[in-house]
Amino acid sequence: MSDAETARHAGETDPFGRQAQEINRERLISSEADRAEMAGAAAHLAEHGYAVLPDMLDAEGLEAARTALDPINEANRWGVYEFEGKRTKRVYSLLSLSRDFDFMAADRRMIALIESRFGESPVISAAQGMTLHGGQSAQPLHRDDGHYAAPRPRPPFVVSCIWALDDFTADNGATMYVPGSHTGPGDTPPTTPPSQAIVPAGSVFVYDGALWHGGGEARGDSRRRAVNMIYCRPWLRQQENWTVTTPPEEAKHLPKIMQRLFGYWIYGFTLNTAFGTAPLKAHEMLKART
Ligand SMILES: O=C(O)CCC(=O)C(=O)O
Repeated sequence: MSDAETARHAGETDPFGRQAQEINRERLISSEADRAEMAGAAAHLAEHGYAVLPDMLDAEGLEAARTALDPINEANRWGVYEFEGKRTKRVYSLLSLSRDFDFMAADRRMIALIESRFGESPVISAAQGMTLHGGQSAQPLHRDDGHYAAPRPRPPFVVSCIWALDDFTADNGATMYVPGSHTGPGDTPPTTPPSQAIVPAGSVFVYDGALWHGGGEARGDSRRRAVNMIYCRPWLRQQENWTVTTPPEEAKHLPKIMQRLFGYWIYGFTLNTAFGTAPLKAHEMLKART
């Protein structure tokens, strides 16, 4: 047996073995070809802290996403806190409310880009609809990886992907961001005036979780619909708790990629285990006991 075969065999038979751990850690969801396709965007993201991916949704995809989001927005409350935005319809845990957004979360190009950035597979940290209406003031600049108290500089922890469902303009709240600020130390926002992500509907504005950014000011009778898919490293606690909103009984019917993004997966060899096995298997064991 070659070294690679031995290692692969070990990966299948001894999950506690060193080789198995290495293999698991290096196993990516995306193909090499997809990562090659996203190499330019990955380099821009690494250097400047953001990348714009145009034409990620065609007219049909855009219409489908809008049609799915509109009734959810309609039934949703306005933001209560300044950060949520009082003229914003923010939909939390979007991937647990509808299956219509799975295709964005699991998009092969996005996964390839994020795996290029992390060097390992991500989980979904948060998935939120963010629809700004005229009268919404600019959001305070912040970092999406601010939850994690590890010192900076540090490796990338989070990548956020804002899918624009309307044209993002200077007047309807296009995301503000400070290019290059993802490498800055400390927790004080930079004083450099922010740029704005003026991008057409169907684009994705991707940014490193350490990039200072915030929703822009929305004026007049504008409406800016967007969905933010936020990914994090698989060994970090996710921002939204998917095991509560998409519990095992539902998750077991989902495609493997969604189970994996929600975090129903073992990382390395024992992180996130239950009864010493994978969470969904443990759930079946639990049911068999009752
Ligand atoms: O709406 C946007 O453009 C950005 C929103 C944002 O950064 C947030 O709510 O964390």
